[in-house]
Amino acid sequence: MPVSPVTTDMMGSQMKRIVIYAGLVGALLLVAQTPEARIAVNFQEVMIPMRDGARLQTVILSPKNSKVALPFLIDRTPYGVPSQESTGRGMPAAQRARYENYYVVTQNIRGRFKSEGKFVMGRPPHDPSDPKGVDETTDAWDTVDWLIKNVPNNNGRAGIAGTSYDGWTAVMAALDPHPALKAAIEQASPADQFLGDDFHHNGAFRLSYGFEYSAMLETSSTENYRFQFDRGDTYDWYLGLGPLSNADEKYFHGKLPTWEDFTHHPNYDQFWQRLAFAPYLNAVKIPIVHVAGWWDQEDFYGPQRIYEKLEPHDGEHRNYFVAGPWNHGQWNGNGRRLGAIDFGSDTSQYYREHIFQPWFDYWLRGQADPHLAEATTFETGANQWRQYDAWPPRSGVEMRRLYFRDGRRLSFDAPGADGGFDEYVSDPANPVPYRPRPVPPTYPGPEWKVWLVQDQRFVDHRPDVLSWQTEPLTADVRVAGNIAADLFASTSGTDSDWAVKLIDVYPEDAPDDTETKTKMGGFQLIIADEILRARFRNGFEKPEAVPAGAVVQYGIDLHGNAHAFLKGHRIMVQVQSTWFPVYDRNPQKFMPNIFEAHAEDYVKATQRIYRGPRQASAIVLPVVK
Ligand code: PG9
Repeated sequence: MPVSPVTTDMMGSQMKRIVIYAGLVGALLLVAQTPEARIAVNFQEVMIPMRDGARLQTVILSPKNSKVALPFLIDRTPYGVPSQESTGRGMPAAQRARYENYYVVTQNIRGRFKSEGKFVMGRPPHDPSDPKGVDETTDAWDTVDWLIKNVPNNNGRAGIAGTSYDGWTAVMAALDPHPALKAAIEQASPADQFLGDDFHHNGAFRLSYGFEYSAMLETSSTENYRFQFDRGDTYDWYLGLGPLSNADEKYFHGKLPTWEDFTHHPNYDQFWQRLAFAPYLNAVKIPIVHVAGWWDQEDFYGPQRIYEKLEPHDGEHRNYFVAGPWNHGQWNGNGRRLGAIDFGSDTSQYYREHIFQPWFDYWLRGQADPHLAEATTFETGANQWRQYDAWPPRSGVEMRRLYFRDGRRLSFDAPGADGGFDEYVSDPANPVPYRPRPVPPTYPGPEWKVWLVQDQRFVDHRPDVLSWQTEPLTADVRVAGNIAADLFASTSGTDSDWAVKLIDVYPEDAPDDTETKTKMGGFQLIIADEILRARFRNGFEKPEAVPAGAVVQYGIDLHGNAHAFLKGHRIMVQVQSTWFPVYDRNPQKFMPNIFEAHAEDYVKATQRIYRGPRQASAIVLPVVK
């Protein structure tokens, strides 16, 4: 979400912006109740011309009566710009540093709202041999150029920041920045829509998100459309939808370009590779901070991947990483708690006051250097901010394997002769819900934002969800860095999904969370998670059937983390083969394109997880020494 408003949300819809600007978000707005606590701003809407003649709708908010030349803080978005009415009451005083010292600029990207041109979801960079080509990089360049030349009393400097789609446009701007663009902060930018962000994870299609998001952006160019479900429980609705081909047959009729892309590009082909950032991240051209939320339900992979890809090119030390205990966009709102989990302080305010604002104040206004650490991450459990000179940390950490053992135990001791396996039957007709039913639509409700911190006991007892856990810990186990699962598994089918959740199990005597009235004794909190579609185990470009019944080793990246499993807690791992409807159901019978599967192709499969000495399934943890 943009630099200008304060939002707690995952994607900034026009509606959301109106709500936000009207002053209905979080604790900051408590401050904003009285008129004098708000900052008066001038509102100006302009149509900024791009090199190909398309004009983009842009709102510039400037402080009243500023005497000094100011820099620009730009946010480029598909979700809508603030309106005059919404800013008329002024901006939240808690954002004083921003609204008193910057031109806060919000621009709709091509083809959204009043911006001219065509909207293309995640528009890839244009062909460099085409001098007339346009993309989000050239549009950002042209915007900065216009602002510097046309807005009076500016100091010749600009910065760009945003969350999610707007974070992605910030990274695009930084690929070939205008000389006046001096710094960027991307928050939850997607990096790769096939491997790890909104639309797929490791090739597993994010059904409810992909369906609802493409309907939202591509049903109308002038609103953020909400698909109208005729059932209160979307779990039920998506199950009733049946095979994915029914989405077009019954609802979209080939009219949503992004849905068509999903159906025609089921593998990691050139289409997805061109949309991904990896090929373009070859230089750090301006100072940039990458910001991730540990429980980001949309783009957790993106900022980690972008930071990682840029790091080898960072000779001048201008590439930084930050991660906090947040859902998607929570750094813009209140970061004291997420669901029933209390972090002891407002971590979002910390981020804004110690990182976001001083960073831009330094690069754009010549204020004191905040001397950011290479990586600043919040260690959950311990509830402490920590600084590292490398991410993942290179020293002070040892990789330790936590083995799946018999009796549903997890242990740092390797299995001896007590091999064997645990098994379950995965039935696509009865998939594991990803959050407690009824499952409301993804947007706009609050539920989507907290699903990753919901107590996993709601599925723990299911016969198709296996759990293994340690004894209560006798000392804290702190992890910092990248977590992975090393799974030895077989399926009686010829394709399968493997979803792995690393969980912190609270002790029975943990005190209740009084604010949400949640019983915390025995609470199962996801710390890390990921899914892998087995057809892609040897590469994402070419799916391969799984040999039925064969034991196959799967490496699953559970990504970065910083968490303390406290003394008295247990560490648990859960494995399951459906996670619905956030992920589509794998038919469990190999099909070249799952989007073309028929109802009868979806079959039950018997899944086995092995734990013998030579098939020692384990979680690999970066344990702090
Ligand atoms: N996660 C949203 C998104 C980003 C980019 C592409 C598609 C979706 C968002 O919040 O903007």
